[in-house]
Amino acid sequence: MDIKVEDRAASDADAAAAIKEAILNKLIYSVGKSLEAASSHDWFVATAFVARDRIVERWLASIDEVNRTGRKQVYYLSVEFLIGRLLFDALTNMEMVEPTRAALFALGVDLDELREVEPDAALGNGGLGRLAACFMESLATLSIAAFGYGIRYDHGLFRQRIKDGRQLEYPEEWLAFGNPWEFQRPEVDYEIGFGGRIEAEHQPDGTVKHVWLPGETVEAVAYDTPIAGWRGAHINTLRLWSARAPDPLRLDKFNSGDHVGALMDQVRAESISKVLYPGDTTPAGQELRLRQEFFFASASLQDLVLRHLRQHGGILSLADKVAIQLNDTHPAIAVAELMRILVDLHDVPWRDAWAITQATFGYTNHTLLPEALETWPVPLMERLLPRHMQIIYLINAIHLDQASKLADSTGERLAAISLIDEAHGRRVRMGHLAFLGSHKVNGVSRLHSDLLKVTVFRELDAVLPGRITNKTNGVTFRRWLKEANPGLTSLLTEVVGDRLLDDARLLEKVAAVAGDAAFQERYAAERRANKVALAKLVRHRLGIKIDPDALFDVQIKRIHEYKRQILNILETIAVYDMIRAQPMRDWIPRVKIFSGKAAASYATAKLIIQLANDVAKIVNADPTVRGILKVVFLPNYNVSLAERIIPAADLSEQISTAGMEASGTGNMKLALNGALTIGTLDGANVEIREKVGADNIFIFGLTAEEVEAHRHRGIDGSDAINRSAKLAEVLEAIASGVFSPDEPDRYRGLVDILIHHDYFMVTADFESYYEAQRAVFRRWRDKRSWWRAAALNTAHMGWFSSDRTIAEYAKDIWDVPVKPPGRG
Ligand code: GL9
Repeated sequence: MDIKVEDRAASDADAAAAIKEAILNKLIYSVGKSLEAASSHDWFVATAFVARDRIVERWLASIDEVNRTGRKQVYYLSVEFLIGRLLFDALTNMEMVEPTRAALFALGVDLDELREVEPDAALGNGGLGRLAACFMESLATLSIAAFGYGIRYDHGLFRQRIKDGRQLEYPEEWLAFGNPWEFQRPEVDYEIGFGGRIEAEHQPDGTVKHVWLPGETVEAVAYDTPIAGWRGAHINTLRLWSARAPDPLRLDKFNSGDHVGALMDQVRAESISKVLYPGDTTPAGQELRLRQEFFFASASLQDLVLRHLRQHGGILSLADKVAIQLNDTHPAIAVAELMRILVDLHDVPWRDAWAITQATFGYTNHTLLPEALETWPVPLMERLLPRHMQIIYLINAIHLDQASKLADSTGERLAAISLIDEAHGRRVRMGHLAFLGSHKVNGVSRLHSDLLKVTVFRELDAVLPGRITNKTNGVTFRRWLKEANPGLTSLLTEVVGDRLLDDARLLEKVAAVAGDAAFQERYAAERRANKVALAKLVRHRLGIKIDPDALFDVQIKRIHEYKRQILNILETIAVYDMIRAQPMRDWIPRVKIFSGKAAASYATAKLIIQLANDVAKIVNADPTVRGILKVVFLPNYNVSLAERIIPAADLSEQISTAGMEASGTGNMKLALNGALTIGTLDGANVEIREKVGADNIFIFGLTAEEVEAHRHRGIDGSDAINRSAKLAEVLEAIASGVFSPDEPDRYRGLVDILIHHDYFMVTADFESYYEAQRAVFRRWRDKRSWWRAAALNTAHMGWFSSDRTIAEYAKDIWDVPVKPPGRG
């Protein structure tokens, strides 16, 4: 039935009036402030509470429905959830943005200002954590009954400041003003054991029962945040655990005058959920990390087993009603913990317990980098988790026994598939444990999944064939299209209809108008508005003036050698040299935009940040350049900053050494918003090229296979440097201190690495990258062709919606039904 236009206007006005009333109520009775005294933050909290109320109504209904139907639940275990701000997620998915804007306007408050005061929940490092956040949104959107389980860190990822070009790390304080989205559940708390000993009790039937008597316990307390799916159809829970001591204050000690000692247990326990990714360069740091992992894995399993028992009575049906996804190896200890719960606590025979465990777990691998594949020293495991270590040994013994009976079994193969790495001082391989304990193991792009089978899991794949599958990553279009780029989204909605965010594949319809001059003009106008806004932000934060009509060439991601920000910097310098050589040519104005954090202990990455800043300083101040080239390093990259940069990007830098970036997800967000990609055939770039078409992406460089072959021949960069006068000149300039006149040798070490030990193939790929950049310029000069390519990128990126990814997990790994969102 059609709703008349006047009726809709009337109902919008009613909605706004109701929201206005509600916000005023919250401001007064929940925040405790008058209109006159309220700060922006107070208004934000009041508005958040109103949105939360709407969500909670549906949340309780969702929980009730799941309990009533007893349908299978998905549990996503992740040590990171990089959720960012939630106000616009909540308003968007509850379809409240416009009435809320109107309601606040009537109160003299600007919604966009409130948006900016919300702290950015940075409970993750980068792509892996952000993926978990996108997945939570898509799980709810597809009405899958799901919980996210993680850790409620008091301090998220550090705040980055740049001083004299250098990265400085400061603690992040997202909870300083409270968190209006969460509900503390003090009654939901579990004991988590560490250390102690095991008692073996001989049973009358001849079996032995093992009882773990931990030497230390901490408590895990739940904090719940409701996550609304698109159009509010279904609401799930993100349950984050916070650590407490069972005995918060030793009153005896306190009264005897030891005021600090009385609090020691509490401090020690709470350190578990104190910070995201504590430094793990020391043994104490490593131990804390393992404690974090077991803490949240154990709490989550205890919680979901209890829920299962309440709903379904017996433990034996667990795999029919529960699917647990391990987001990387961080929660892999859950495999041993579930075995302990089944065997030790519920008397399930080992074989049955193992079958249940394997049927319940799935494991996602997110990286091939050896340093990121976790292993724990056996002595540490034995001390901290003695019963789990026994269980791991038993899993391993059975596994090796079975494998040794295979026809082509060799000692070498057995060593490679063992849960214990004997070559590096006896360590437990957590990736192997996750692999064995799961019925499916997936990589995050087609290339990555293929590489898993020939690299880290080659031998396991030979022994247990068919377990590895692919689930190419995706991103939620509600946040990364609609919330980040509302202008472009309305234009696209005009073309494809208002079911765009229900079914991202509808974007294909944009292809039909991609060549249309009028459409291109409007598309370009949206981009320009976003670039003007970003230019304003850059001006405001850095005092640098950039031209919105210049090409915005963007590389935003963690700083890492394999991501090769340095390749981008080398090309920047080459262009700088050219401009100085021929200043009067008709250069295309370009702004190089960098943003990203380096791990606090990663010296080379920090030096790369400094180089980018040093180059920016020299280039931006050089009068011969006359603003044709500008270099900008935006500090403190986070989700909110990404939301500002992505819609304003013309060119997306996805230039990792082929074979090293598991997927990338920023590549998807940028291409969706119409940035053209310059990139290697790495991660999901391969699939992006297939979808958008080879003509609409700039691919360069060695392939993963070629990188492998090249490394085999040696990683000296001299040959490549000798063949490229440009590259030689650029490296010479950096090494001799052109960009660091205050300390001429600052970058000599960095350049030496490129010359003699170029593991990341920067020198080998330089010329090819440089040429690809020239192709970008030729295309940019032909504006019709550029905007057609941009629109085609948007049109063909629908497949990269995390709704598609989650639907695949649901079908192939979790065996749960999905219900696509519909109209209200
Ligand atoms: C990562 C990969 O490096 C990315 O390529 C991938 O897109 C994401 C999500 O699958 O996972 N693996 C990983 O350890 N990180 C990733 O981003 N690192 C961080 O999150 C810091």
